[in-house]
Amino acid sequence: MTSMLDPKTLTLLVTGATSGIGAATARRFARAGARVIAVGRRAERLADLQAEFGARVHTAVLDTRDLAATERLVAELPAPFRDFNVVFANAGLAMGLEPAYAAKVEDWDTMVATNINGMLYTVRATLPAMIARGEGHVVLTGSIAGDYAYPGANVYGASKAFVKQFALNLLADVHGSGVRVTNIEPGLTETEFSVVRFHGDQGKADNVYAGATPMSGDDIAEQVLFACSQPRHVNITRIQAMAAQQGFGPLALKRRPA
Ligand code: NDP
Ligand code: 8X3
Repeated sequence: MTSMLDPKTLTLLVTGATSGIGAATARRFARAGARVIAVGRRAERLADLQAEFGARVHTAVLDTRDLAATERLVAELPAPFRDFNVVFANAGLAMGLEPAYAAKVEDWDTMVATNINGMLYTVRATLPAMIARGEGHVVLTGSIAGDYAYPGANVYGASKAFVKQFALNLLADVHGSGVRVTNIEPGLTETEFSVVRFHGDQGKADNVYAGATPMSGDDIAEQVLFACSQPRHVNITRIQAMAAQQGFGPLALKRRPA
């Protein structure tokens, strides 16, 4: 039997490290002995991570929608962090829950720019170095919303379907290179996700989780570490996890009035 990889051999670059799944993953990896490059826009949250883990963590303020800034960040990484071998392109968001005919186009633009373009820029800026080293792992954050439709998910769900297909196509491109690709596809997970979706309305966000036990960022971080710790000959292609209380609705049929 081959043994799992020692997390101390991992250097993780994670976007969206200021909150939720990304923050939990940064902490989980750092606690396990990995080096962590933690990326996000809120500097004060990054400073907390830095204070907690010291030299094990390198932080960088970045808007992932800015390709040039992403490339600069990668080019300027200090020595111990330069040889990152896991990139978790996780930064993303949902904005709004209105049906497509009433949704705000600015919200759509923000989701496409972040969940699609930002994710692509993170991968494009980091992948060549891992290919050149013959070792690496790209982990993306998809969602069950990339597989299953629900009212109001329109562009959000479509952006995660993009992530799912990009992960598969990426796997085809890196085949045989020593770089692995995993799409993490969570369902209901309590983070700042719903506060962001409802533009800061905490009451509406709380309603999403009322009476339920959602997954936590820590639950998802455990799945990311599991995928990244597999022996090098194993590629976990996707992990889809739902809250145990979550389920599917039936197909809908709108009947004519009697
Ligand atoms: P949070 O809102 O808690 O975290 C989102 C993170 O993304 C924050 O750290 C935020 O940091 C970062 N982010 C957003 N926009 C940008 C940007 N332009 N540049 C850099 N960073 C950005 O939500 P989650 O942790 O839940 O979300 C993480 C990922 O998980 C997302 O891709 C989301 O779609 C996905 N997901 C979430 C699920 C859930 O139920 N919570 C389920 C399935 C998938 P900052 O604002 O500081 O930049
Ligand atoms: C987040 C999960 O079900 O709220 O991607 O869309 S869901």
